[in-house]
Amino acid sequence: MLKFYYSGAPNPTKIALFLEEAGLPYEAIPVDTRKAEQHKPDFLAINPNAKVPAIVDGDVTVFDSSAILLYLADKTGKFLPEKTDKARGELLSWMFFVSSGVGPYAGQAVHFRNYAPEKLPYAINRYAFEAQRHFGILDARLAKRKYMLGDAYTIVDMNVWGWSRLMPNILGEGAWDKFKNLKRMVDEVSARPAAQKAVTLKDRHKFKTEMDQESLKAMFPHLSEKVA
Ligand SMILES: N[C@@H](CCC(=O)N[C@@H](CS)C(=O)NCC(=O)O)C(=O)O
Repeated sequence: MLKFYYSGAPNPTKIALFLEEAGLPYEAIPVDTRKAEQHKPDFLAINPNAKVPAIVDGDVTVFDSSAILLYLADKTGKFLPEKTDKARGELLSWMFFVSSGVGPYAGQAVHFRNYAPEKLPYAINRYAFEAQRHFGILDARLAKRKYMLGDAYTIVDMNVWGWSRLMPNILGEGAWDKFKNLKRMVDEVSARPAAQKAVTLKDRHKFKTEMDQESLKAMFPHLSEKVA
């Protein structure tokens, strides 16, 4: 059975959504990043980048959420757009846009606002600005079509949903007022039974909730290592 290495964080939750939507049987294996489990040798052999999600499907190992979504969609033939070069180009562009833009900038916006030991206005504003800019691009796209690629719900919508559903944590309460089209799509996906199962998957395992010294060391190792 497909092994799904996960936590309740945004990137693994996108994969849980796909697995539930596709009805693929899977074994959910918790990786408690607050207990440094992402740095254990067994997990590093699966994802040398020490982050979730990752999957092992027979002799195939895939890490990074967009790569996993593409792999699972290709494998099952589900949640893909029509088979044309034009649609494939759009699919890849928006998948990589989420991977390289939406996810990292939203993550850093949360980091500098909530976790950085010093509240640096420059860093807070830079990442909030870029996160807001990226969400604005998604919102404009969804003003003209039901889903990111048109009329069909695809892995791009799952990828977008993963981070966007946490909008108040990223840009604060009230931020949704600026992205009404994106909110429409996110709310629609969140209401799907598969999304509810994906979001509550983490309740099957007891993940650590405190952010103590062990967690800080595991997740923010730069705190104890000066590089520049
Ligand atoms: N590019 C990766 C990013 C994965 C990622 O940042 N995962 C976070 C959870 S959302 C994580 O494992 N954090 C633990 C850590 O950084 O130690 C993806 O899209 O899967």
